[in-house]
Amino acid sequence: MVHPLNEEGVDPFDFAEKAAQKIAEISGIEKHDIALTLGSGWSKAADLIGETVSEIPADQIPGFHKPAVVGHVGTLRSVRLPNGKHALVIGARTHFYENHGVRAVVHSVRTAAKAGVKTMVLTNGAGGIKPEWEGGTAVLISDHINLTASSPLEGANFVDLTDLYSSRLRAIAKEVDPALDEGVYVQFRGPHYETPAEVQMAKHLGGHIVGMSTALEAIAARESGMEILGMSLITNLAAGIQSTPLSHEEVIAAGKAAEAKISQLLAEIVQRL
Ligand code: 8IG
Repeated sequence: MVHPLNEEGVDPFDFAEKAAQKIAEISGIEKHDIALTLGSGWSKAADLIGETVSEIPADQIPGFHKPAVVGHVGTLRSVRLPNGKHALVIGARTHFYENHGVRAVVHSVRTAAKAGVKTMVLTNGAGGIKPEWEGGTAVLISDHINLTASSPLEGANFVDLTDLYSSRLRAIAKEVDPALDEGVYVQFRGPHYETPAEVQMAKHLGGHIVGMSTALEAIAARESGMEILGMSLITNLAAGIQSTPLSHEEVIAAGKAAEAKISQLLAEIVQRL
């Protein structure tokens, strides 16, 4: 089945506009200020950041669908923050490895932009390359290396990616938790985890975090003019850095164990954005 965004004649920005209108219609909130994509381990933040105005199943919004992965939520929420701002919480991420195409991967980000969002918070669960990061550590993304061999941009659209993960927003996060470390996120296609040799490659290229999301979304967010904060929950050390094999169950368990703490951290950061 062809994903609706890939049908002939579809403009992905018009489609995002339709999705944003539907969100406004259902939630009654005309404009959102901040959006958060909550990856594995981060979903509790949706309850902590403010008062939920509306929770919408993903399949009611054009271009969105229920998640492929156990441990992802499958809804969009409109949340009113204590400071009166409105956050759009995206609990339905489409991964590149699902093979719906890159338009589907960045649709939520483009929808957020059309909903009025100026600050995009992208979170994920990921593997760590720095051995001092224990499972359950939250880290800031300082930059990325995109190893998907793809881009969400179409045509000769030469978008600058300097300071993609805003140093201003990272400084705000460090005000909340001065111990927050940061690193370069390397997006692999997945869905298999890396071989130990690929993890060594990522390390030698200057990477510190390995994952299967976020980089393509960040590029689209920059294209749409949003300021980006990226955070990873290190649920496991990357293959070969940890001596035991990786398992999705273990990753979910590490996420659950860290969820309360990192969600509280994210809620405090969001309050200051
Ligand atoms: I959670 O070790 C999680 N997601 N690519 N590698 C990649 N993605 C991940 C990993 C990991 N852990």
